Amino acid sequence: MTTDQAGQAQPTTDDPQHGGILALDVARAHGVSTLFTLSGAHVFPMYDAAVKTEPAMPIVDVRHEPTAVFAAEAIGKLTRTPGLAVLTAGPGVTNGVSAVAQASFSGSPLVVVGGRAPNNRWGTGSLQELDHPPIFSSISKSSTTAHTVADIAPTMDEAFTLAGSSHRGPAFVDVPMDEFFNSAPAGRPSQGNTTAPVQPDPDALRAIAELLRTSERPVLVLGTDVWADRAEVAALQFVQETGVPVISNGMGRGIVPGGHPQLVTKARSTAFNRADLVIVVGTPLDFRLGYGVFGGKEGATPARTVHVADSAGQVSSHADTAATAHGDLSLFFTGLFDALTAPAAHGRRPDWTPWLSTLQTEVAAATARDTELLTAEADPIHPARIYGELLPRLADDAVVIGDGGDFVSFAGKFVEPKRPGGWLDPGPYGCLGAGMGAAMAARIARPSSQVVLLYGDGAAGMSLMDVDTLVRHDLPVVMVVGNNSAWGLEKGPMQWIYGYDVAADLAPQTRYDQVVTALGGGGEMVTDPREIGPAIDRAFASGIPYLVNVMTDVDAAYPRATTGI
Ligand SMILES: Cc1ncc(C[n+]2csc(CCOP(=O)(O)OP(=O)(O)O)c2C)c(N)n1
Ligand SMILES: [Mg+2]
Repeated sequence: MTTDQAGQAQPTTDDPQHGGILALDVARAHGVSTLFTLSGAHVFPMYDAAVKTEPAMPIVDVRHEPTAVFAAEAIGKLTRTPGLAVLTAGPGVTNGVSAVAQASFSGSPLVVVGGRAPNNRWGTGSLQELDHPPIFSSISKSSTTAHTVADIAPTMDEAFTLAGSSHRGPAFVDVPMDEFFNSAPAGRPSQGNTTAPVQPDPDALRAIAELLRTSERPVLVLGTDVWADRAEVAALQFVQETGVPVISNGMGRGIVPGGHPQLVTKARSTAFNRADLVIVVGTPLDFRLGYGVFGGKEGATPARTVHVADSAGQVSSHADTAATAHGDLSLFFTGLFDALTAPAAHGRRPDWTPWLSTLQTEVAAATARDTELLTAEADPIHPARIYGELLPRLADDAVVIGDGGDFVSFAGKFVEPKRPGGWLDPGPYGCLGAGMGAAMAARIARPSSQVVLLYGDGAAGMSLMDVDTLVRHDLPVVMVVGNNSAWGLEKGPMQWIYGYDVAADLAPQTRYDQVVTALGGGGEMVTDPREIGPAIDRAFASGIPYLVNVMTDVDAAYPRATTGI
């Protein structure tokens, strides 16, 4: 023990500390500032550490573990440093599996700490004695047990370093209960390091620059990892200096702000069908991007595809690519620009103005078509009308979260964020139920921003009880339910395949708003399209968790071009 200037006793690295303190010190060093959990004795030392160490760490205790892990995952997405969820042994841990899988699919930095039955009883059948790490091995970057109290700090340090280094993702650590309560010297404090940026291969950059220089109709796709890798400034600069048309997905949305003349997401099919080169950066060549095949319809020559990822393991192995690169994505964009404009490349800057104008004409036509839906007077309400009312009320720094089926697909079509890092969707794992945790995280990470959670009514049922957590922790968010009284995104396809549907209807016009009111928030039901806007205004003004429950037309299904299969 030493004393600080105020004469307070400060632990030295030689003073024994209990396992919770050792674990939380490492988490803090890696930037964690909130702990999400649901109580269980196996993990009490983490709570004791959060309460007793200076400064105390806020504990957000939820009503169902998935919400805790979805919240921690969303902290990772929003802040780009790993979020922390602490789950009690056995069922607490297994309740977190879907959210960890989502983090793995989305490349979200996340550390989950699990309790674990004590070593001194292992094999004898103590409560919740389950060997967790094998369960997470296929959905995490690392999944391991800190077998002794002395292992806790180094194991946590490695988990955070892995989770926060590209390609980011979840890491799981469990700690036997007796060792969690046990004490050990802290050892060397964690520096909170992540791995050093990797320079993309200059030959690969030159090859991509040559493809781009000779392309007449290129399209650049910006995905989640451009944001996660903090490459949004370099990406926008590249876009502006080259004039290349852009389409974005996931957390890549907003890097090129909504309304920017080069953002052609609304002309997506023309752009992909007619492009001669598609450069995809920071997102997998999965079902959302036609598995990396662009154009080639009716005998036309398909576009050449370039895939660029934050790390070698993310580069597509299934697609037929003309070139690939991997490494730090800011270095990729600056390096590609240098290669494109180098004297050896004849200094000729390509002119894609005619191609861009074609796409801009399409964007204008699509925008005009959208306006009809956004202002629809239909009764029952067309879900698009909700976005017609919401969009003009959104501030540039709003965080918009989608959790649902068709209702959220409409959001993806209509909401074009003005800034990056303000759009959270389920990503390629497509897990319903993630929205409430994400809304909690957004409220915490962006205290002065609007936070809007767009819920399908089916999805709302998966997490709405955690409004209780929003209320207890004073986390006001605006929830808008597109209530078509159905699992709409399944009802339509089942009708299409079988001519009938089953297991797709929900109770008609359920008062989800009254659920929120009962839990201490506010809400109202809306059946008249003209009442949507005023209800959203009241929700924003309320300063409490508030749910606007809009009855929508179940027959207004999202016009889907892909099935994801
Ligand atoms: C955890 C989970 N369970 C089931 C599904 C399958 N699923 C995808 S969309 C959907 C319907 C969603 O209904 P709702 O939230 O009401 O939105 P809507 O399509 O009606 O707008 C379902 C059940 C899923 N993606 N995730
Ligand atoms: Mg629904």
